Amino acid sequence: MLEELRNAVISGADKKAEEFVRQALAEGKEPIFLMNEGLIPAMEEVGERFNHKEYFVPEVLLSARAMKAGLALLRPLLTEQKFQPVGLVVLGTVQGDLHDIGKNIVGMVLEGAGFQVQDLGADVPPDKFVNAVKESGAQILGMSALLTTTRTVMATVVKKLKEQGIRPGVRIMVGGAAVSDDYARKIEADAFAKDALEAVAKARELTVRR
Ligand code: B1M
Repeated sequence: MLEELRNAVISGADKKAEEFVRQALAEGKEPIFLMNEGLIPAMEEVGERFNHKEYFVPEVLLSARAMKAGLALLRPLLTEQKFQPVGLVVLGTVQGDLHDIGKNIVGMVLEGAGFQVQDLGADVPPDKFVNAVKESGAQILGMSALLTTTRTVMATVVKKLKEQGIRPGVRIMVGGAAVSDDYARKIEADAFAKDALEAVAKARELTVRR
């Protein structure tokens, strides 16, 4: 079943991916298991094929669509909130960057861990991040970047938050394939997370440290 789900995503078969997720849930498989062992490794394989020039943008788009079809079924199950929110996270992919699969997963897993998430989407301009933090009073700002050309937008956002005097009141977490621990330190973010589970651990830490 897991193998079939992975293959459906890898081959870009969205209807099949949806069907396999539905079937696995009916058999009692945990949503988090289907995401971590089925959908994410499949998208990683797609990434590898793209890196090795076995896949090109059209194939990757089909896989992304199949991944989203599966995630759409898991989202409500992963984000059921039973408690008061642990904290509010403003989240988005930075301006110029359309990669949103990883950011969406991070958002879902944070919601599943009890955080309230205000998702600004992808291609988010710096001022939109700044205004959302200002207006919502969020404890955490989460930014995602997959391109080395767009990660610099994160630094712009940090600078604008400082200029407007908002920086001390918000903790900043960054992630995405173009970012690292070193880069997070360089732009004076408070944390870097390599995946969604680490994002939850870091978000918890940042909320406590405030
Ligand atoms: Co693009 N792309 N892409 N792409 N794409 C990459 C990122 C690339 C590394 C591929 C490569 O060349 N090897 C490369 C970037 C190179 C670089 O800058 N260093 C690249 C490129 C070049 C491009 C285009 C320029 C290609 C072109 O048009 N010539 C173009 C740019 C478009 C744009 O954004 N302006 C482009 C387009 C696309 C698609 C639209 C086709 C599609 C995106 C679809 C979508 O997201 N809706 C796409 C995809 C899918 C990829 C790869 C293959 C896979 C990304 C992905 O979804 N991974 C990617 C190759 C790769 O990463 N190996 C690639 C699965 C996802 C679960 O992982 O996003 O890393 P990830 O998220 C993880 C962690 O990073 C972390 O947790 C997530 C879950 O575990 N994380 C966070 C992410 N955000 C976080 C935030 C946090 C904390 C953790 O806190 C806030």
